[in-house]
Amino acid sequence: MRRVPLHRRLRLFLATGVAALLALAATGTASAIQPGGITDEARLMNELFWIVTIAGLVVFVLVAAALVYAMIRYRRQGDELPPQFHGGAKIEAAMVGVPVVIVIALFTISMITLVQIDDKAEDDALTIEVTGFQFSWQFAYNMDDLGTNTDAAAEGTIAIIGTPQNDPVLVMPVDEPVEFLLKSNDVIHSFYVKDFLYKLDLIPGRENSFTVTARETGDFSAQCAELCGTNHALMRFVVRVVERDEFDAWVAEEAARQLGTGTRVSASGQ
Ligand SMILES: [Cu+2]
Repeated sequence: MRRVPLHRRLRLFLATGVAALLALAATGTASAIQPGGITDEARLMNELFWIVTIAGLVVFVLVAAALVYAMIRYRRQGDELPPQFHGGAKIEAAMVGVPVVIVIALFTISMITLVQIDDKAEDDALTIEVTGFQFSWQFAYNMDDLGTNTDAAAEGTIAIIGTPQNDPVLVMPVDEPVEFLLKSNDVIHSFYVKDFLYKLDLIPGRENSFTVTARETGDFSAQCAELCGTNHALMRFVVRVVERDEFDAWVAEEAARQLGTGTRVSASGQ
């Protein structure tokens, strides 16, 4: 049988590997590895994830191919000692220079993404105060801080308070920046919404905040992501993203129920 020359076998090996990787990336498998998320910020993080992953795959394929080539091409062929070399300024410079350039590039792209994600909302954006407690959540909305359609003269706070048996629902409007203020009165919790591709701790004595702009409506399940005691696993909640008019209707309904229809009541915040 005729032997296929080594370089052709290697080329076939490489082509098969690259084709397999491309096929993997092109299919739904990719979204199973890393869901895209529903916010502008999640989209940025998802892009960064794929840039870093693909850069890593390219380096892996090149290094693995060079390794396999060297193992096969220069495998032991006799008892004679092969020629020995020392030094090689160009190769050494490339071996230091290329990784440094890659690291600087990935660092820069990551920093740009981080700054974009950490961008705070304007003061007039809707603010939702999230308080974690053992073992559920409170979501509070100040009536004079509801983003678009805010009535500056409105008073009081409406609050959704969950129990371990009854998951609270956090309602927020789509297509506008929403700021979350995170607080805790007891231990450290973590506000984790998978479809935001984001989580942030709630720390006693400290206020953390972040802003997202959701681009999809629907119900998205979420949970505490910091072991905070016996019933930590029951600290689930639902993020419900709705259209603006639906949000306004919901606020009006809750305000009527909690603050009394037609009257402006200064609520205690509970
Ligand atoms: Cu918790």
